[in-house]
Amino acid sequence: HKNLSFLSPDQIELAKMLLEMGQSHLFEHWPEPGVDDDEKRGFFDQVARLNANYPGGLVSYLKTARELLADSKVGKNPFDGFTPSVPSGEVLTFGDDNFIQFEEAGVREARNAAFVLVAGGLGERLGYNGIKVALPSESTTGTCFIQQYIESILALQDASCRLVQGGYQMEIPFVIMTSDDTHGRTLELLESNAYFGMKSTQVKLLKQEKVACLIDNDAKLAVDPHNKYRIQTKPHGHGDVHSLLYSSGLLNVWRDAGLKWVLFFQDTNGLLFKAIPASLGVSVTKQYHVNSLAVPRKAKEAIGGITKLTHSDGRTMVINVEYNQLDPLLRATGYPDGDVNCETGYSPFPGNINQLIFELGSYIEELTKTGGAIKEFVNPKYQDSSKTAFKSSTRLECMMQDYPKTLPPSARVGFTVLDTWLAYAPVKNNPEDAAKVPKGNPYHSATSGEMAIYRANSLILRKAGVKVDDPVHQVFNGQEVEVWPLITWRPKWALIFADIRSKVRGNCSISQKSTMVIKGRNIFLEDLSLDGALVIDSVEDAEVKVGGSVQNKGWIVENVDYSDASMPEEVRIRGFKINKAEQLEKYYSEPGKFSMTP
Ligand code: UGB
Repeated sequence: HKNLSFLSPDQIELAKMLLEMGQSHLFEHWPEPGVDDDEKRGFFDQVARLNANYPGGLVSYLKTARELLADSKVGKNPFDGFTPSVPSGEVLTFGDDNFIQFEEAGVREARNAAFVLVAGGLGERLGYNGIKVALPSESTTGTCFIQQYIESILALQDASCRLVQGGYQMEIPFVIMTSDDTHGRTLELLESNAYFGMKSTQVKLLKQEKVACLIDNDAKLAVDPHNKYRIQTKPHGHGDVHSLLYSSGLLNVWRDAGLKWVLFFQDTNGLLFKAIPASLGVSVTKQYHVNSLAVPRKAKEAIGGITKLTHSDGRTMVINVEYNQLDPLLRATGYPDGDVNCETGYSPFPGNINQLIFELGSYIEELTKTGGAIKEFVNPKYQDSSKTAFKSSTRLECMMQDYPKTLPPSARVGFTVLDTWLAYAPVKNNPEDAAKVPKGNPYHSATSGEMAIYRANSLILRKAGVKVDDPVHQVFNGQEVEVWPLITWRPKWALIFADIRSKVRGNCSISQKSTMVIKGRNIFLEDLSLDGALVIDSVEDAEVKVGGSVQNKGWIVENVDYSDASMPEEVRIRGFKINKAEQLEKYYSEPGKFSMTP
């Protein structure tokens, strides 16, 4: 009933809506009209944004919040009526005929795909001050995650176009979902590095908005503790990617351009693209509408479990059950021990690595119905067992892998299980937390994420016939890891196993203390015996045969203490640095055929 003449008619409507939705407390401490009018108008600008950015607006947000908060208060099981069981999916073994066929099918189809990276999260668990995609994925070249991703997409694009007869050059679209926390720094990283070789027009950034925070079970909106004319907001989760893609209009553009697949992936998995070609091949071959990539999962590991849920009314769905929900769900449905390892040493439920492949046509059809809205959840931290007051404000959240929850039963929802060593090594945990991970469970730290890359590359070369020495065990930042030879290559050298096999000939061997960095495309290893460090690069039109016995002091992995403030944060969080004592470094800058013997 205050004098609202300083507001526009739209703002007055928003004010009425807030009052009708029980939000009068927001205005309680506002001074009389004429004081702070600009700030007050700023408040309504924010309300207008919150209203516009949520499917159905704030009214819908608050109604859903009340329902979910009421369910949470009475402890309602979100899986009521559902019984979990272990689903069946495609289980791949790296390097066998089946795998090789899927890889080829995947590369062939990649020209019809678009890639979407969700990178709006700050990664609080990692405690790193920068954006996660800027972190080096490994230290031999310092290649950051986003560079690794972009080069992989470009290599896939190139390989796919070459495979198709008369292969015209096309561009695989690449979308990055950012948030206010990451947008500016992501753009800056791309611009200052010339988009790492991708055309800037090929990359699109979509920024997700935060959602309003809630202070009680009535869904009263939280006033920002730093500004009484603002509503406090927090991230809504990676599920926003669907509504953003839908409202951007990109999906229809892609469909009209003949694309068939959308691949979603996360910010810090340096192995990911070793798993993508085969998994896309599975989607194509099995005609999956939804395909989730998965790895064997240790019980209680902090990744979701892919689960088949069967309702008492007959409905079934294959869906990710988040790690904190799987154990209680199992206990409530006849598995008194909950989430435990079976005789294989792993949980029977495959671990979701949140790399999703959707078939574009059915995706558009579904989003046309839902507008991209994803089933949400709320996770309030209560002050006590009365469950009335919260320790801090909460908000609704959503996850991109919950997309299948609204799909009709006819939808083909499958998954692909890959070897962990090949597919999954995220960088999520800070050193202190990683060191506390139960023995045998993965650390998911910067240390393990990098060592996993050397391990995967070593194992892949072994599979191709190279004699690679066994690793040694070392402890960095309190985590014991395998240290394999430090082997890295650019995605354009080899993307799939067939590439590796065509580039490795004769009897090659690599000792444990070795480093091998391959940067050029047409580099062939032939009867190479490596005991030291070798860095080799070439221009596109050079063909280089690398052989003979290379021996030098090499590169040495040295411990760095996490608390050593003289070291950059990127180094401290992995607990080691590389001391480049001696190497053989060759660059072939002219076109032609060359043979490198030391
Ligand atoms: N992200 C966003 O883009 N926006 C957001 O609002 C939040 C996150 P986390 P999480 O693979 O190990 C997921 O925090 O959510 C991006 C799956 O839910 O790293 O704990 C963010 O930038 C889980 O089932 O992971 O767990 C990052 O790229 C399991 O599969 C991505 O979303 C787990 O990942 C994931 O965010 C896993």
